[in-house]
Parts: sequence; structure tokens; C-alpha cells
Amino acid sequence: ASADDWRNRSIYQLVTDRFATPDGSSPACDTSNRKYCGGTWKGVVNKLDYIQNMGFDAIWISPIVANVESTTAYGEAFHGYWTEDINSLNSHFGSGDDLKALSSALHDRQMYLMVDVVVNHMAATSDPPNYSSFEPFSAQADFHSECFITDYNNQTDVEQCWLGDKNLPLADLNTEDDNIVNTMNTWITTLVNNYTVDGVRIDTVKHIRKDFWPNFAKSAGVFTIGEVLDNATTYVSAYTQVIDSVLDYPTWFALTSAFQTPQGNLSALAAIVQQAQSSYKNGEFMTGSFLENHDQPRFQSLTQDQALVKNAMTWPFVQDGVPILYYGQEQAYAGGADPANREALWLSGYVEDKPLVTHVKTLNAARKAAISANSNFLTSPVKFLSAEGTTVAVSKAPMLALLTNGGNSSTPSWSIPAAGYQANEELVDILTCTKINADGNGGVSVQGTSGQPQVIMPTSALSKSGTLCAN
Ligand code: ABC
Ligand code: CA
Repeated sequence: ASADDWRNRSIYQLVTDRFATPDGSSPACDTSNRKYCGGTWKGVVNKLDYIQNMGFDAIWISPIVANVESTTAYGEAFHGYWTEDINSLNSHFGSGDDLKALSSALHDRQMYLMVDVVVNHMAATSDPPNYSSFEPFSAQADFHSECFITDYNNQTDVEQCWLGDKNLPLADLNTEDDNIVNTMNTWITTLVNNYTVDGVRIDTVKHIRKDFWPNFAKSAGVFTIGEVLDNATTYVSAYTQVIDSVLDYPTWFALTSAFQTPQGNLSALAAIVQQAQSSYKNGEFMTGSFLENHDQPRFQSLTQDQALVKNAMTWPFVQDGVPILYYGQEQAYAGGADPANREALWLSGYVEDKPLVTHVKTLNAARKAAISANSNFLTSPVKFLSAEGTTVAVSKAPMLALLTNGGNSSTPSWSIPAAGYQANEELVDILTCTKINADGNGGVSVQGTSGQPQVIMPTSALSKSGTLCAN
């Protein structure tokens, strides 16, 4: 599937080892042990109803290739990022047929499969690495000479020195060598074709020279979204020129800090989003918008105020990009930094009757309703109608999101004279199904309760969606 095909999608990110076991059992899984816990691709197939019931129509799975098998200084390679052999699958997650079965089960549901791939490095369990353990890059000459990245302001260091450390070096591939480049390009073509992959999440994009990426993306032949872990839009924007899209890390930094406390800076969030809108190749449209992922502490490890949580979770669904939800967020998981943020989902029982599961389901439905009500929804940039103090109002017609970081004991109010609705139009807050009317000029003035967000849409825009606030 192309970038355009992904535009209206909503992605559920999961760590295969931690999402579902093949037989539905619930083994203990202590994240601090950093060991394989038993999740597999078959397990994912069995739980697709759970994902689809929330309104997601794509999943992003953790890396699939064979990793180092031993117990390292940082535990086992359950997350999949420690590649040893790019030409074999990680047998902990199942067989090639299991992966193909996942791909077709998704396609039967009109859902997409996104696979996470690592191109920058191979993982070693000794320093210096035993190069002969790598497949196919088994010679020292296939790698940049060893030096660990120390200066993130030095781009040559970032590209040619190594991630990891002496305990677990991530040997940096010599991606200036044509043979290596060709091997990687052929590899991604084959991988996408073998498993009928619809999109590729690319790891460590800032660690390879920019002009490596266009041919790699072309060889993938499907939507590519890259991880460029940096808080500056000025740094990240350059990468939007070489692959389809990036994970929206700059917004993530601003979003997390804006909604973490009532002191958070909502204007700073607005500023970052506007910078991204004006400097990224496709504006914010194709970026992956997220509140959590497997590398960062979960939002609920930063605050447990459920009003703040609900507001922050709303953002990725009411802005320009493709929403991504990290598994477990809907179950209110609260693990801190890696490895605590990689909890087993089976320990939640996959209960669907829970406040945040309902919240996500409503947000996905609202976005789909907005997409079908306005054929320009996916190409109209979100507008900040106000951002001051503890409230912010953003509009993406026909949707008006009224957010607040006041917290659960606050009584927010929003007064938006130019909300863009028709005079006296009937509107509804789809999070509570409370009806209100626009004023004579199409403006909206509402008072909220208990720091809750509101997502306003015209009642007429909901009729097509059927289920949302049906009455
Ligand atoms: C393991 C242990 C950890 C332990 C660590 C040393 O080793 O699990 O507990 O702390 C995989 C595994 C990890 C594992 C690592 C290393 O491998 O998942 O569990 O950690 O063995 C990607 C993936 C990630 C994956 C890898 C490696 C890469 O998403 O899951 O990790 O394949 C850098 C990379 C980024 C990478 C990330 C983990 O490290 O750029 O691609 N993620 C600065 C740098 C960033 C850097 C970051 C690291 O520090 O600029 O480039 O990310 O913390 C902002 C600045 C940012 C700054 C942040 C901290 O502050 O704007 O630039 O980021 O203000
Ligand atoms: Ca590199």
C-alpha cells in the first residue's frame, strides 16, 4: 500500500512477544527480567477482533528477523531489535507460514500490516563482535570501524559510529558500501513480497546518511515511516524529503510535556505543530502521531490524572497525521522506561469494557466519521483557534477538539467565536454524546467538567457513521 493508502488509517503498535500467546494462556511476564514471554504471530491472529473492535485498521509489529539468542547484559532479544541474521525469521514468534497467515488474516479484514525493520546495525554479544555470527554481513569490513556515538551534535558520529555499548555493541553497517546497499535493497523487496507487507517502520533512520534512503524506500515499494528520534522539527524535517513519513517525535516531546501537568505549555505544542506543518514535505499529513511507544515511559507513569490522560490520548486522533496507539495504553498500563513499558497484554485479560478502550474506540470512530463527512478532512491542516492557559481549541472541519491540561479537579471553558459551523447548527460532543448548538455566528462556547476533553462534531456529520452517539 502507498503513502496515500495509509493516510486514513489508524495504527495499533504491538510488541509481538508481549501481545498474545498462541494458545491463549497467560504466563507470568516480569518486564524487569527482559526475557521472552511467549507472544507469537499466531497469538496476534487470535486477537485481531480485539484490535479491530477498537477501530484500528492497521497494525505495526516489532521486528521479525532472527536475533541474538543468548542472554545478554540487557537480557534476551524479545523486542526483536538485535538482528543477527536478516535472512531468517525469529523462530520465537513462529514460522514463515505463521507470518503469512497473519498477513492474510489482516487482509481478509481490510487491515494493513506494517513491519518494523532495522538496517543500521547488527547486534553483537561481545566486544569486538564475532563477525562470523552475522548473516550475511560476516566480515569486519562490512562495518564502520568501532566507535560508540558520544556526540549527537556531530552528524558524522551519529551516522558512522555505533549505538549500544561495550556490553552489547550495535555494530554499524558500512552503508557507504554499494554491496551492502544493494543487499539491503534486495532484502527489503523480498521481505515485503514474501509476507505481503503493506508498510514499513524503519528503525534508526537518523543513523544512516540521508541519500541512502530514497532507494531503500523505493525498493520497499510500500509506505515507509521512519524513526528519527529528535525533538527539533528543523532536524527531523530533512528526513521527510527522503522517505514517505516520519514518526512525529518533535510533537511527542511537546505533547507529553504539555499534558503532563496543569503547568504544561500548550502554546509550545501549538508552535511545534505549526513548525512541522510548514517545514515537513507533506506537512503533518503523513506523520505518525503517537503518545506512547516501546522506547519511552508510558504516559501513565508520568501522571495518573485520568483527565490529563484522556486529553493527551485524544491528540493523535484529532490532528493531521496517522494516529498510532501503543498496545496497552488502552488498558491503562503505566510502565516506566524500557524495559518496564513492555508489559504483557494478556495480563490485562483484554477487557474491552474499560474507560480508555471506550475512549479509543470513540476517537477512531469520530475520525472515520469526519473523513467521510468532509472529503477534504485528510488534506486540510489542523488550525489552532486558541491556545492559552490550560485550554486549547483545534479545528479540523467538521471536528473541533477542545482540550485542557487543567486536570480532573478543573472546570475548563472554551469560547470560540469563529468555530466555522453554521449559525445555530446542532452539534454534539462525541465523547459524552451531549448536544449543544452553535451560536448565531457558528461559534462555540462551552463549559466542561472535571478537566475532560470534548470533541465536537455536527450531528449531521455523524449520521453516516451509524454507531457514534446513535439515538
Ligand atoms: C537496551 C536496554 C535498555 C538500556 C539500553 C542501554 O540497552 O533495554 O534498558 O538502557 C533496542 C531495544 C532496547 C535496547 C536497545 C539497545 O536496542 O529495544 O531495549 O536498550 O540495545 C530504536 C528503537 C529501539 C531499539 C533501537 C536499536 C533503536 O526504537 O527500540 O532499541 O535497534 C537512539 C536512536 C534511536 C533508538 C534509541 C533507543 O536510541 O537514535 O533510533 N530507537 C538522544 C538521541 C537519540 C537517541 C536517544 C537515546 O538519545 O538524540 O538519537 O535515540 O535515548 C531529546 C533530544 C533527543 C534525545 C532525547 C533523549 O532528548 O531531542 O535527541 O535523544 O530532548
Ligand atoms: Ca550508521
